[in-house]
Amino acid sequence: MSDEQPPAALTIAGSDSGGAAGLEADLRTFLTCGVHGLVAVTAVTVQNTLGVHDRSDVPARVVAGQIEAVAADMGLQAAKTGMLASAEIIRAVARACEDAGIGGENGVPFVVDPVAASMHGTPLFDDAGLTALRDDLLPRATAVTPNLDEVRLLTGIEVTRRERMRDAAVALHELGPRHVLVKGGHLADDPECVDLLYDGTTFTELRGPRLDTPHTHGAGDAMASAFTAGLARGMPVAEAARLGKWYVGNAVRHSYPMGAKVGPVSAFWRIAEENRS
Ligand code: PXL
Repeated sequence: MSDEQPPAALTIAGSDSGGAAGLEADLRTFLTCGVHGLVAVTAVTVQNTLGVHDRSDVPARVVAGQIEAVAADMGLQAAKTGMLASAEIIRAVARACEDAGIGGENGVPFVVDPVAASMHGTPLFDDAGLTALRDDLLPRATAVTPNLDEVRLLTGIEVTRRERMRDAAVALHELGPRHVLVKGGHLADDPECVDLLYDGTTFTELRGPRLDTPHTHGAGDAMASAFTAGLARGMPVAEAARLGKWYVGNAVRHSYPMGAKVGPVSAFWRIAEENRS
């Protein structure tokens, strides 16, 4: 046995029965980044590569209870959100995080991944959820990690060229998060995959090649959870964001087909690379 506790991170997220995205992706990423994963489940989706066929939301009281229970006893060094399902759950999460010292001015680092829709385009919260996310949760975030669809929903800004990402980052920063990471992966005409990090003063580009694979399910979750794992390990925000970018690039490079449509990004790329050397 070890006398030393590893760093721990909490994911507040929904379950994907297909095992590609959601809390399943987050826990795998935490594991492969050397971080113990704690969980507050928000919803159970009935899902495969053909779509989200059904779902059951966890009562807001139980979501908040999970956050309170693990924070009170187990200790955590970072937290993230994924699918939050409803305005009621978002407000309960914001309150529980405030009470548990997650996010805000002096709390543990808190990554809000504003997951708005599933891979298949099924909304994962409604308009009231968007308002609650903007008003209650973003002001608590250490970093928010939207893709360009989520940028449009949160700010109304339509980013069609890389240069516009700066305006989007500034508009998002005004909503209260300390850092904004705008992900440029959806700019299909861009030969590179460039994400933009903004801390209210400085813009930092995180560059990566555009990889040619249809199998990208869970990429956003892998990015946000590797970023969170870096924060749990004590990295400064920019270094943790670079870890997220590096991790997801490798996970996409090792993605595989599974099911009839979009397959998952790989969580075993680190193991595969170790076995090769
Ligand atoms: O990738 C975003 C995401 C997060 N959480 C759940 C999901 C998805 C996408 O399908 O199903 C539960």
